[in-house]
Amino acid sequence: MPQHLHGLPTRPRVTAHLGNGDYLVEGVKFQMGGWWVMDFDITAGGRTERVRFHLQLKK
Ligand SMILES: [Cu+2]
Repeated sequence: MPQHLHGLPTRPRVTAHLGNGDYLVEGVKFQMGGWWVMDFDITAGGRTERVRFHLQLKK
């Protein structure tokens, strides 16, 4: 949470490859509503790129 300078209380991780480029991420647990930024670092073919999602969770 950029406004609170803290992250999740959990450590999410990819737990399954579902096929067609889809992956299951488990362990995402938001402890409060508000503005969250989620970064996903994706490594393939020796390169790593980051995709960033901005979420606004209602309380
Ligand atoms: Cu917070």
